[in-house]
Amino acid sequence: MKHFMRFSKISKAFKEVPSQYVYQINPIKNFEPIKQFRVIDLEGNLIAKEYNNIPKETLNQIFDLMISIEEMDNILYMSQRQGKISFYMTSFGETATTVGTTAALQPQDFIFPQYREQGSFMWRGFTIEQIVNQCIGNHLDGGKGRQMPVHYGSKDLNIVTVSSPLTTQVPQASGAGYGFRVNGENKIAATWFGEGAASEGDFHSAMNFAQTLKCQTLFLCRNNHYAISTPTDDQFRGDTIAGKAPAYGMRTLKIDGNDLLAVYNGVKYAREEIIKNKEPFFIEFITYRIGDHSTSDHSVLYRSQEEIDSWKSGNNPINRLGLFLKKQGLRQFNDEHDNQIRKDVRNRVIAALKNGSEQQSPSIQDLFTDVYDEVLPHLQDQYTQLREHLTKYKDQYPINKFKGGL
Ligand SMILES: Cc1ncc(C[n+]2csc(CCOP(=O)(O)OP(=O)(O)O)c2C)c(N)n1
Repeated sequence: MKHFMRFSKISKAFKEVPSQYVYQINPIKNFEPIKQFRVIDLEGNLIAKEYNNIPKETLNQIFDLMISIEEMDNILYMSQRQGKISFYMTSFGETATTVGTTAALQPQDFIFPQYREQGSFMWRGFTIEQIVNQCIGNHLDGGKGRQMPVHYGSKDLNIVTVSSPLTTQVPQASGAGYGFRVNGENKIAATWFGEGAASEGDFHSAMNFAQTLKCQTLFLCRNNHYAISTPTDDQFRGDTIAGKAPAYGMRTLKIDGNDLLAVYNGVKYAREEIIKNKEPFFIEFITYRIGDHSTSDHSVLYRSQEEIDSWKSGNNPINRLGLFLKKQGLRQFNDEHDNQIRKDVRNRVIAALKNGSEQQSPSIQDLFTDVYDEVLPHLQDQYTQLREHLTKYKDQYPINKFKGGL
């Protein structure tokens, strides 16, 4: 009898929404692709006039830094070939997505970088000397020589240290953004990552956490077309990386990443929305990695020189911003001035390499004392053993090379 009742009537509490159903099998594969937000065209012409709002001084500061980084990257890349540093990663073609984004943030915002964001570090004041000392790994390196080159970090500048394992920084940024929201802070966590890194599970967990927990987190994907030798066609399908974000319920923008004005305005807008709505925001920048992945790569083995050259001369963020500044009369273009900037950077990098290579290596003692708050017994034992060994065989080791000796 009880069983029969079950089929007799439907509870009135259940309200059906008819529009949620269809009566035909109709699978969905693609949504309408998200269009790229753009302010200036390839020739630097202003298209979206209402976004021409960046102060002239800021634009010139941004441009100066973009050309400085290009020069610094050139020399540090070559210095690896000369054996002065062991490894390097350039950011040719991508400086709008680092300098332009960071210029639109507030200094109190936390940055969780991948590894190609020297522009973010330098906009906040990280110096050429700090970059070079980190790449050499001498005692002036804030990381005490424990990481490979380009793994910068700065507590003073609110920039979390670069990590080698891809995408680990992304869920960390969700966590930090959660903390900022819970504590009612006017602060966001901004994290950069490549389209390759977005294939890691950590990316998807981070997105889901951020939206469900309403984290004050800004996701900044640099889609530069390659993850080492893997082109985007082999990396993902669907509407690039931005197409995935609305599926997490996240507000999303896709931006022409070589258009400095679009990058700056998009990030400024996103930051304001994050603070106002107390929820995350996603931005994908479409850009191109003009340089090799790193000094351990030779990219013409998997892409043509013509392809590289077409981005280098055609859709290049420095060229486009330069043309815009010229057409708007916002910068006095004379070769002497720009050459002087490049020359000064070159001299500074060369001097920093010379000075950095003459510095002592980080302290041996720090290997044991600067691990935990207190020196744990097993580390004390290891330090004692090492000291005994080095004292016994002191002629065999260049102990004076290390800060503080034994
Ligand atoms: C977990 C993990 N897997 C693989 C690597 C090796 N690896 C280093 S960089 C890289 C490519 C990442 O490409 P992308 O995220 O698109 O950034 P891009 O280098 O293009 O800026 C890979 C596969 C790694 N460091 N960590």
